[in-house]
Amino acid sequence: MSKIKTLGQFIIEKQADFPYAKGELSRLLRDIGIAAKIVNREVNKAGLVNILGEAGTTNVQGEGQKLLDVYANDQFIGALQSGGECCTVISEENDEYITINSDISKNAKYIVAIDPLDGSSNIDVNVAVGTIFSIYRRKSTDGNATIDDILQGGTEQVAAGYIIYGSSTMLVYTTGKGVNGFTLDPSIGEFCLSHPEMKIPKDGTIYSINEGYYTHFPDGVKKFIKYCQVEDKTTNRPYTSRYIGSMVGDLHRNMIKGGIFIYPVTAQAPNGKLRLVYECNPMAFIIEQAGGKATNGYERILTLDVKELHQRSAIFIGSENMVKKAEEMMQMFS
Ligand code: AHM
Ligand code: MG
Repeated sequence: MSKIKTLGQFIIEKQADFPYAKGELSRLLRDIGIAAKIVNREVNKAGLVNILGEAGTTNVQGEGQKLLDVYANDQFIGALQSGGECCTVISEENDEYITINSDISKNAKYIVAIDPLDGSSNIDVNVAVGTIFSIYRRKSTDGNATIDDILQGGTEQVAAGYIIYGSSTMLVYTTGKGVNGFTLDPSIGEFCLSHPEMKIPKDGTIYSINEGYYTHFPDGVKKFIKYCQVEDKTTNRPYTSRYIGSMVGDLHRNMIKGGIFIYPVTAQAPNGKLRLVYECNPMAFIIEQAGGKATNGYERILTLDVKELHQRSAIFIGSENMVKKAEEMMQMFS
């Protein structure tokens, strides 16, 4: 018998963890997996077709959108619309939330937040990009989901995951019972379980931050960077600096090897750059489930108040002891 376990088989097996589950979340995860394969196909041939370059539109933050951002956004929203398990989609690429008003979605109870193509400035240069998703259960029971259903805190996430379109394509997700990773086998077109029960090392030797902004960082961050650079054999310092500018890629590496990823507040981005709902909360859920830690320098990311769809946050995320050290410095010096 083949030892391969596909994402579909795994999801069905895991449904038993939720005795009252009716299979809706499983179907939703399956729909996301299908959209991921379609986006993967396009990302892989990005250099071949006339899909590279600017779409000529800007998203809600005024940032230019690449054609593939738009394509990925359409694919994920389309898959969620036709799947029937999702009543509302919120996307980093859309100003407002999207209510799905189809017959099959009438009683759908899930809300999905997505960053359809994160790190998209890397597409033109063939560097890894990713998709981040997060799933909430709506609170109201009938009618369209309202903004109160949508603005839920990070601890309310039912599931979260990311897809990394890298040297191989992987889908990594959690439903709050550990983290599992699946690699896409292009020969059979299936995500196959390759990284069961992923754990991030408690200590690490990699720090990932855009040091180009050094002068604009808070003092606590500057002190932490210096701490990483100082020679000390007992703690394996100096640490290695690795930053590709693709949160999914940077965090995926650090999850496997042990490390910290930081995007702090800066003079130009006084609330941080990354979005709480689409990037910080899902990644914090995954990393905590893998045994790591995620804070904004002072407070746990998952308990931050969510007030707006496109709210930003600083983030310090990764190996527990590294994040604790950075937090200590933030509290001491900033
Ligand atoms: P995006 O969602 O517009 O692609 O931006 C998010 C990305 C992250 O993946 C990455 O960590 C960060 O922006 C890089 O920003 P910077 O270039 O300022 O270092
Ligand atoms: Mg993003």
